[in-house]
Amino acid sequence: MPEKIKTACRACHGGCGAIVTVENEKVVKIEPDPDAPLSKGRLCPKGLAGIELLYDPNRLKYPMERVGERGEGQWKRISWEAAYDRIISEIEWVRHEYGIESLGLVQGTGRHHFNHLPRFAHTIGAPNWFEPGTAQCFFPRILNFNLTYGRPLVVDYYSDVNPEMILVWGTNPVVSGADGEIQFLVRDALRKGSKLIVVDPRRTELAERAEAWLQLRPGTDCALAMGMLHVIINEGLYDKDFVEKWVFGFDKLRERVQEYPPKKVAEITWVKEEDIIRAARLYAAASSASLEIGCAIEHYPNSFDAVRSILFLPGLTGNFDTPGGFIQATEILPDIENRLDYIEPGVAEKRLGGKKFPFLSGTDIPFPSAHIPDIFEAIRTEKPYPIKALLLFGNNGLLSFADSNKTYETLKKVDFLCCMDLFMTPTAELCDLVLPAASWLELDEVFSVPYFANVAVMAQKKITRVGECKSDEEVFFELCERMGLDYGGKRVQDIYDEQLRGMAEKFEEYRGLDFEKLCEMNYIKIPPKYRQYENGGLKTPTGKMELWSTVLAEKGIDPLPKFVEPPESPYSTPEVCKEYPLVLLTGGRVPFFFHTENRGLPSLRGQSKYPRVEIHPETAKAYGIEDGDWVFIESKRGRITQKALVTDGIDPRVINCQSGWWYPEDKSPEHGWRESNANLLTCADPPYDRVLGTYQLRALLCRIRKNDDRGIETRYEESCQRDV
Ligand SMILES: Nc1nc2c(c(=O)[nH]1)N[C@H]1C(S)=C(S)[C@@H](COP(=O)(O)OP(=O)(O)OC[C@H]3O[C@@H](n4cnc5c(=O)[nH]c(N)nc54)[C@H](O)[C@@H]3O)O[C@H]1N2
Ligand SMILES: Nc1nc2c(c(=O)[nH]1)N[C@H]1C(S)=C(S)[C@@H](COP(=O)(O)OP(=O)(O)OC[C@H]3O[C@@H](n4cnc5c(=O)[nH]c(N)nc54)[C@H](O)[C@@H]3O)O[C@H]1N2
Ligand code: SF4
Ligand SMILES: [Mo]
Repeated sequence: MPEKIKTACRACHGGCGAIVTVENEKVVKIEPDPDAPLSKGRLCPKGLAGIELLYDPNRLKYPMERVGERGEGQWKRISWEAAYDRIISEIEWVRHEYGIESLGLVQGTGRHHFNHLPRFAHTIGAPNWFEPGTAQCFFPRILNFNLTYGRPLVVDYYSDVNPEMILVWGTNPVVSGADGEIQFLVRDALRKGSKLIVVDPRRTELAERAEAWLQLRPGTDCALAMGMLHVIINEGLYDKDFVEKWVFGFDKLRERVQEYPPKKVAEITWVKEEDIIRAARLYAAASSASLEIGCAIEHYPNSFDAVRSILFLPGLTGNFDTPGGFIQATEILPDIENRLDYIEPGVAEKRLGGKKFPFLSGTDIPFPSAHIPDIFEAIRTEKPYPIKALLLFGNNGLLSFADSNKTYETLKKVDFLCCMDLFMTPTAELCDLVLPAASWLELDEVFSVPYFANVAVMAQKKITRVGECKSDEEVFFELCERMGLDYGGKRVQDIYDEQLRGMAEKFEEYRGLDFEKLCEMNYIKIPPKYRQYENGGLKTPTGKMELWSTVLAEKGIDPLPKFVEPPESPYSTPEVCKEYPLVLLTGGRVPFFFHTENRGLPSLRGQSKYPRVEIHPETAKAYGIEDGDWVFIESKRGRITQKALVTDGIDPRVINCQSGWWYPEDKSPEHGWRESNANLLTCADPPYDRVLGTYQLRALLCRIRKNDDRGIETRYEESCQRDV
């Protein structure tokens, strides 16, 4: 008899409800669950491809140890016992020879094991964990939310009041989500009549539908936001009552925005003065307005201030914690404890980046991670101390860190490299040991999204297992067990029970809830609350919305936002611009891929076979390029090739290439990572963001020319014929 099981899809950061049919121990069907709190009966193509991912013949199924030279592609299968013995002996070697700070632990973007990796690192005493997002993704938002409003905020898609206006800034939520699951709620809101202001250098689907589309020069978001604030403040369009009672530092911001009159901002941003004024007035006039803000503005060294200035807009216009506005998601499920206190005294101070970027890597913040360029520098120069081993869990870093040539040289220098992944990626190929990871249908987790949606708590269930794969959490747990350390309880599920007990402490109605019971309930939905601040103030030091941040001021950091020109741009490096005259974007999510994933899954790859570079028709003509031609894209750091998509939805001075491309159909151990990978063009060198140390993944300079070689297409087409 087929069995139907409800679970949570995690093929991206996750949160859509899926009904999975199992027959004779095989998963045979994945359907959307109409009862799911966020997705309400929808799944995207990545979720629907779950079976393909699960049973892909190229999945890693066993631990594998390198036998030939590094990167030569020679592997032998080993047992988990042998893999654990090797990892533990390498950890102990580092600990005794160099100190545990010489071990680096790496993960990718917020997957199910996001909080587990720091917990594991700290349990074994290691201060240096990191991931390619953090300073480049999400941390600028989280830190600024906390500094300004005391809590992360989300768009209110949950009340009877539909947001009248949504300001979509540096994100494309109908594709990316913000994290996948929100895409359906955005569409529902639009269907119910929400209007849009879109700030994006590209004419996206949402820009097409917008009341106002501000096509700014990449990397100038802070200037644009300050220009809009100039209009809102000088024309008195802000919520005077809210400002008087609940805003701190208004006069100081009023003074700062005088440096950003719309005329000057228009010159910086390439957006017309009248469009800046009109957008600011439109936003302020809406009866309910909110903000979708994404990672594009976190990909250059003005990230902190760009986010900061944009976040002021909903609050100042009276939309903080109001129905249809920008609301505090109900915090319900406590995070897994990251055990910072397990690090030995004196060792936490050694976390790389801590002195320069205390808000990223310091010792008195709740969720510190190491600064990536400092880690790479330590690997290359052994200064201030060496990093000798890296353990990677879900990170194809050769493609996701800035400046892949540098990443490659750096990874090659590490004495011991171990990677846990679903596939033998180009990064895994550089390792000494590779561990097979469980996919989303193969592991248990409690899922909750307090940062992007009003909370839903969901049970993700282990439905089956392929080969000898394990979840990352199980590996952390079992490694600790073998090292005589307690990861928390007798099995991984004990940690989820602990989290759920923490939830019951705050919310009576969940007393007695454990993972097993949550699995029976499937979902817990939390209704939104409004104007929570009226009861005791905001959770900032002044109890108010802080435009002038008291926390920053205390650390001697400028408490107000300031625009800084991207370090490589037509204006900051005109000499580079002579040789590399175009502004380069690398990013812009596509529906079928999650970062570097899914290029080997036939149904998804079939819908987006090649990386596309968007070029304006005038620019294409000037360079003799036609739609569908392959194009070389070069920066000061490297060269890649992608296929031209000629469109007038982009400024003639800007091009947008896709990131995350490698070619699983190339069976050599490089798997084509040097061919189309956008990070061969990006920059990991200083200057960095003043607060969070962000490096430059976008808004760089490049040049293009036609590439007559269509070998990438031929190779892919031949591989499809072989696989039929
Ligand atoms: N399908 C899919 N979904 C994903 C992901 C994925 O890889 N695939 N990744 C997940 C992750 S980790 C993240 S961080 C999010 C990211 O998702 P988003 O935050 O939506 O980020 P992007 O799609 O990279 O870029 C969004 C938009 O910003 C625009 N943009 C580029 N540069 C600038 C700029 O300088 N200023 C402004 N204002 N806009 C700019 C781009 O043109 C693009 O349309 O998506 C998550 N969801
Ligand atoms: N140029 C440029 N660079 C970027 C970006 C950009 O827009 N442009 N975006 C940046 C952003 S916002 C982010 S968040 C990062 C993302 O960077 P990462 O999250 O590191 O993304 P990937 O490099 O795709 O690495 C993820 C790997 O994890 C594997 N995997 C998937 N699920 C699991 C699992 O459960 N366990 C384990 N062990 N492995 C798993 C996948 O197969 C894949 O190989 O990239 C950043 N880099
Ligand atoms: S948006 Fe994310 S969680 Fe939802 S179906 Fe797609 S991959 Fe799964
Ligand atoms: Mo991200």
